Amino acid sequence: MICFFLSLFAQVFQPGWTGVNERTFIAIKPDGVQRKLVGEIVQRFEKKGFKLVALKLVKASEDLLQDHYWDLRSKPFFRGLISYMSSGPVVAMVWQGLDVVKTARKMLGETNPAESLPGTIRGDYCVDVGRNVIHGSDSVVSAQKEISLWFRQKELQHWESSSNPWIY
Ligand code: D4T
Repeated sequence: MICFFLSLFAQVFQPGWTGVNERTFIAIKPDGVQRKLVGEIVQRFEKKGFKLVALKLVKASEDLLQDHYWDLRSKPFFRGLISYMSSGPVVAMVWQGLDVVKTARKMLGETNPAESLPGTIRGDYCVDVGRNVIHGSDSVVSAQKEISLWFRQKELQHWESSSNPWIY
């Protein structure tokens, strides 16, 4: 048990995940995949200037989703959320860049699409809170936890983006 917490602590607080190296976990939910929004969404993050660190198409297990949404386990919509999220493949991604966690949440819009401004992903592409097409980590600490839940360390790519000097 102690080992588990030490390893989690080491992963969450590993150095280098700040400033331009900040990372966030983004998932295009099963409705986003079904509705062919993957290319559009990836393009928004690329064009913004963020760097893609990892990407995979996965059918998430109920165990993974229960860990991911652990904080919501007592909500009335929890069972429906797990069943929707496990109903088809999800595009799991890690994006990196300055203030990427906060900026990505702005790009996504509000949880309820009706409160999301046009120009945001949820504002442009969905209407129902239960089918809101995309997830984004809500803090740096959540991002680090979610990235370690969805990805193995070796799946995170280290590469130099040639456009870096034009972005920073
Ligand atoms: P996720 O985690 O999917 O990016 O959503 P948010 O961070 O924006 O919002 P959340 O954690 O509060 O909700 C998680 C997930 O549950 C769905 N949901 C939410 C729902 O089906 N009914 C509801 O009433 C709420 C509040 C949508 C997102």
